[in-house]
Amino acid sequence: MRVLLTGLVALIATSTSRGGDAAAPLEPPAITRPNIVFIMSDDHGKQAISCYGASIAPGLVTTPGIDRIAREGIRFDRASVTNAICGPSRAVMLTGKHSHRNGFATNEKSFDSTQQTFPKLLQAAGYRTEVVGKWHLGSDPTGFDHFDVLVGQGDYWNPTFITDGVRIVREGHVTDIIHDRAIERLRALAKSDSSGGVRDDARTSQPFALLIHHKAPHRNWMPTQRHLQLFRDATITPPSTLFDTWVGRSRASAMQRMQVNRDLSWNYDLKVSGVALVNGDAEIPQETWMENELARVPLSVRETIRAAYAAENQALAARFPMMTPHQVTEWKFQRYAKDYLRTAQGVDDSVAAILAELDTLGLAANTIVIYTSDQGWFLGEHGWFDKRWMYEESFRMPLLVRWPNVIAAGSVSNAMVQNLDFAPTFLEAAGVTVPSDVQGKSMVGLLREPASKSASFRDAVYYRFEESKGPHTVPRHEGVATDRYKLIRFVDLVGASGAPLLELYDLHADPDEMTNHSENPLFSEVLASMLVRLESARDAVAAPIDAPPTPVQLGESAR
Ligand code: SGN
Ligand code: CA
Repeated sequence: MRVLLTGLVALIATSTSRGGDAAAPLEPPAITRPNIVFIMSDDHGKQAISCYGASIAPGLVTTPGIDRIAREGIRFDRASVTNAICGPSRAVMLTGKHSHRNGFATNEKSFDSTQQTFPKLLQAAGYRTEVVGKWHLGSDPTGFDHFDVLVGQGDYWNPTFITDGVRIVREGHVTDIIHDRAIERLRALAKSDSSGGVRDDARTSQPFALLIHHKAPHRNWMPTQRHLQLFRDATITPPSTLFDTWVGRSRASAMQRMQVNRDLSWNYDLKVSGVALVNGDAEIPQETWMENELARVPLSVRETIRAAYAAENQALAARFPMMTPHQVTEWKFQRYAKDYLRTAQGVDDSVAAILAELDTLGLAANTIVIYTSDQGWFLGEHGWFDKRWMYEESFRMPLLVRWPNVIAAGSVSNAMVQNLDFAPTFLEAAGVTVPSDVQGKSMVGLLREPASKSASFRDAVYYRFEESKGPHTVPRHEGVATDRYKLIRFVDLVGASGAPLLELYDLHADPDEMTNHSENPLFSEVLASMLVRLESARDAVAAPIDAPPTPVQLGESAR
């Protein structure tokens, strides 16, 4: 493993003379390499993070933990994923390779854990590597000295973990459990940390990489007990596109099943239980959230949860016969958004406490701290929840990085970085040569000089979503985005003229992506150049071109 002298990896020669004792052996040089604390949540959109403006509820939602990373480090405003879905995004991060290269393109797959990953490369270079929290890659983690991960998606309450291969059920709320485990591991790792310059045994020259993967705020948004009352009396202003009918877009939008008004379930998602919702002669059937999810909740907590929703549920039942569909959607949005934000607040508490712990342990100065999410999220925009699309809300991920003495505090960058870039960044920071088959690009230079390096970091990004048969029925698509334009091609769908179904957006003029210009003659030149870009972006990452689409009916549904 070649150790790069990048200036970040400071070679501290301790070969000072020993008071004239010429016979004393010189100590070998100690290398101070940074620790890495990588905190990732599941489905946390920038709209719900206050350093990004928390557009869902400005002034109401505050995320002081995450904001602290931005304040003391850098905030990326145009970070994106290559594939907005959980397992695939994680596989991209671990390998620095697109889904078609690492083999994990949909959640249904199992990650080939024999392949090269950044934890394995760091481990081989002497890092101590650990992961705590959601994994969701099918196969068990490899390349870690210690792993403590949720089984599958993981449960909110009393979740089952696999700890170094052994299954164990832990009592409590998943966010707090993951947090407590992370703190415990941090303390254990700190005991033998070298960043203070102390080198008293062989282990102290080993920095660590600790990956902390929260499950929250993933569906079905079950907050901790202490967050159940948060936002209770507030009204969250819905996004302006909550009642979008997608008239300005292609028919692909109508094919999904992720509508706040139709696809959130009353009971499992919205926690409406124990009341009858009667509309005319019909009673809305409810499934069994209480039975299935509350069954996992410790008895001591169950009644608190029921009670937190009871009064609002009863008020809803009383109003329900008089409510218009519009009002029902607004009610659903409030309940959904509040539970999402409450659940996300638990993650922010954890981030704040992890930062405080790094201070206490004296590790802050030589530790890179990252906060991100496996992709973004729709908080009612276009009428939706969930992710998957290349549209801004799910395509963009939050990304904040703190690295004292390297990143100037309060930096902001518009660079088109992607989750693909984590692996090479961590490797370069650790002084490990980035293997040539890694497709991402190291952000280290960019982190040092964001002002001069952001614009040139990348001029276009390639995206590819493959899971059309999964939940929410979003059709397969690929696309390319530049600073200004985005072109999406739905690979299984044909447009009116028999050509591939395309969408083209002008992100400067239309940041909400309401108007598809792919058939607008005024945009024919833009379209032509974006089609060329799509081809070159696809070629650059050696992605396959799918056969020209044949008409398939993927259960189109009108709203
Ligand atoms: C589950 C969720 C979906 C979600 C997928 C993928 N349904 O199927 O809403 O899109 O996971 O999520 S649920 O009823 O089980 O909550 S991902 O984070 O793993 O990609
Ligand atoms: Ca996710």
